[in-house]
Amino acid sequence: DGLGVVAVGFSGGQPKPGVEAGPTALIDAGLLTQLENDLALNVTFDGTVASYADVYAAHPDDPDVRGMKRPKTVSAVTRQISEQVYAHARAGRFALTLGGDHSIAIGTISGSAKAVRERLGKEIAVVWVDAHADINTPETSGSGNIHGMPVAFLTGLARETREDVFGWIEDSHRIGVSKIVYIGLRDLDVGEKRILRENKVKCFTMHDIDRHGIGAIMDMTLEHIGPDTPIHLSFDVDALDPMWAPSTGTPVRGGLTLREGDFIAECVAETGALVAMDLVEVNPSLDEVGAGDTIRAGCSLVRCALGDTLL
Ligand code: DIR
Ligand code: MN
Ligand code: MN
Ligand code: MN
Repeated sequence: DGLGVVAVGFSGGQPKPGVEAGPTALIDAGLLTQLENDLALNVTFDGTVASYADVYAAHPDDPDVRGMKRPKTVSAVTRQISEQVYAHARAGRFALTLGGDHSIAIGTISGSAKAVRERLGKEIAVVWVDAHADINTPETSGSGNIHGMPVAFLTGLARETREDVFGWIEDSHRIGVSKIVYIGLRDLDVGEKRILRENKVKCFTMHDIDRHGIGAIMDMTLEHIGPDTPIHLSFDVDALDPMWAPSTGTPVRGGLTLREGDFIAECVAETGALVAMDLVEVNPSLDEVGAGDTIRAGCSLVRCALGDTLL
């Protein structure tokens, strides 16, 4: 057991540079030391923040496929991440991935889904905390940015046969749409709303949080997932209101407070069923005044998910 860390300095799933520096910023702020010292976790980390220079070099021009930008680069990077997360999860380690843009969840979730199937014979549930649903297919996407598509590829709503454009994703990597719970949604594309409705995906928007309160939302989230189900938490820092986390590529006002974000992480940790977490979209070069706040918020979310409690 223990904790396996994957540090992903990758920004190719979206157009804004800087998010590749997220993992280093979190680690330099002392995140891993806090986990080792304060939470007594046995941390396995090779000490490298991958920058994927070799992958970029192997695809000097990476032309659009079905409108997707940098498809082969993102496919190769996520395939590598999938194998790393799989190795940690297969060995029984909690897999913590620091991003990087949210396209990397194609790798993290496929890796933990496959490992948990093999280890426990179970399908994982995913709690996706985000202002956005990231469930565009290449055809519904207006931007072509793959960080807006990971959930479509992970559920099989989007598929591609070319091995070097996500054709490496197999059934063992996939999750059912009924196993996803969204929290914090407030900026959906028209096509995404249709996909979410047609597939009856469990969504708790900011409106739902306003109506019921975050406590009831977490009760309903865990009720939907059911007991004894391994959970992968994929946390996009833009779920937090920009008041708390301004340094991110697509900030949307009207989001979660810092405490609501921490509460979500505390509740999934309390189940004892959390097996993996991603923290993504921390971009210290955007809103440099707020970068310290954003990084501190990210560290706090991870500590909470790994079992830090207020008392
Ligand atoms: C938009 C933005 N829905 C897209 N998505 C973002 O490009 O597909 N996701 N920002 O985090
Ligand atoms: Mn996202
Ligand atoms: Mn987002
Ligand atoms: Mn969006």
